[in-house]
Amino acid sequence: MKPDVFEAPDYYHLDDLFSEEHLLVRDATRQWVKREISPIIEAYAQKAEFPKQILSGLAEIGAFGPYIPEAYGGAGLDQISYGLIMQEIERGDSGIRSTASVQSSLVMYPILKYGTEEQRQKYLPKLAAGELIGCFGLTEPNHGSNPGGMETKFKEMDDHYLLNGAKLWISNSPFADIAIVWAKNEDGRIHGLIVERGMEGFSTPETHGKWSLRASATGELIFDNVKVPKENLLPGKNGLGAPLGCLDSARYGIAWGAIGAAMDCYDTALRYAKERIQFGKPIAAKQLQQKKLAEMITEITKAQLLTFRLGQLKNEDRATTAQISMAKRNNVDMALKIAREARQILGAMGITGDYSIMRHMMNLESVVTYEGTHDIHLLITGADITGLPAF
Ligand code: TGC
Ligand code: FAD
Repeated sequence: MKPDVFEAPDYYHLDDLFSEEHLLVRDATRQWVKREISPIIEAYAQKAEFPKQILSGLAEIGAFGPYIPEAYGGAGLDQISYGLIMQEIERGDSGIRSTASVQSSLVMYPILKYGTEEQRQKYLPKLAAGELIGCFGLTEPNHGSNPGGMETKFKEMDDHYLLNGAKLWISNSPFADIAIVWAKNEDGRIHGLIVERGMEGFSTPETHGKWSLRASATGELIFDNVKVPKENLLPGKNGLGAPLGCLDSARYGIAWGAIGAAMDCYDTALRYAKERIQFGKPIAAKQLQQKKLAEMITEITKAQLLTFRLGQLKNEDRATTAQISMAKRNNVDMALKIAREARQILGAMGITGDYSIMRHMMNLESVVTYEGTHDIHLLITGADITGLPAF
């Protein structure tokens, strides 16, 4: 892979709107990605392996629980800093951002919001330090976009719950120490349970053969009469709204992350177009290539502004589910289209691992599907503006 010479586009001087802390956090993450991710990521994606050695580095830069209070080991940052960290990590690779967003928003967030004080003290500091890695089990073989139909269930016994069922497509499951598992009780009500590796009857087989997010480990969660201690139930919230509340936080991070992937594709394509000579001139001098590049920077700039405003609303606790859906949907679609166009600008070189574009493009095919598909987010907007759910 070529040396990482990334320079971030900032066409509307968004940097003027960030605080000193935002810029410090962003620049530190950017340097870390250049140093620790860029030199190794292509090799790990090619061999379809997650680079586990980076976990302690992710913890050190505050990527595990950026907005979790310092009292629980988090970085205590605001939502815009959280977003900027996700942007910079996904600039390196969506799979690495996946690990950070699952740990922060789908594991630490539910423990913080719905857990007991004992659960917070027991798990959050270790999750923030990367000593424990978590995963989030909502999707099932028969229930993806419609998690309310889930079949995984638990039964109350004398001193424990008995858990049975299966989850599929779970990021980090093959090596996670704990899983936040969403399951129905005997009354059909959804609750969250903390399931720990080593509990009898709990296994996590890896899913192989992915052409997307190859540097992220994905797998199943299988529960065969697993005895879960009663103190592992998250008591603070139940019903489908509990897992969906976590998704709001993760989808917000993805909206920022997708901008990172798009910026990397644009920056690579712009540099290549200025250097590549055909018909006696750089291809950047040709109108067709300028159209592609001009449309890319326009879309990136629009996404940056949309997402910055969403960050302000999130800081004020005013961002709605539908506003977050709009940004996730728009930004991932924007990034995927930019990756495809950028790949064309590089011609044949674009399909090689010498450049990051093809890897981003393949990764984004998962990002456009997970955390609510492109279609589901459009339907969330449709339901919000009409009051008529069309799911
Ligand atoms: P619906 O009737 O609309 O809602 C059920 C209850 O939930 C409430 N609610 C929410 N609460 C908090 N936050 C939200 N975002 C919420 N959305 C809905 C709602 O008010 C209601 O509450 P109540 O008290 O009235 O019961 O539910 P529905 O069954 O019609 O489904 C709606 C739909 C389709 C939008 C929802 O099911 C959905 O979002 N589906 C997509 C599933 C999804 O996103 N799965 C993601 C799995 S995790 C993942 O992909 C991780 S990848 C991570 C990585 O690697 O980075
Ligand atoms: P389906 O729900 O079967 O949808 C198939 C198609 O039908 C889609 O195009 C969809 O938009 C469309 N569709 C569905 N319903 C409607 C409707 N009502 N109207 C119109 N069209 C509709 N899940 C987790 O719980 N935890 C994880 O950590 C996790 N990580 C993932 C990692 C990867 C790499 C991937 C690919 C997925 C991951 N997921 C995870 C699962 C992900 O959230 C689901 O794939 C996603 O929610 C969609 O579910 P599905 O794949 O079953 O598709």
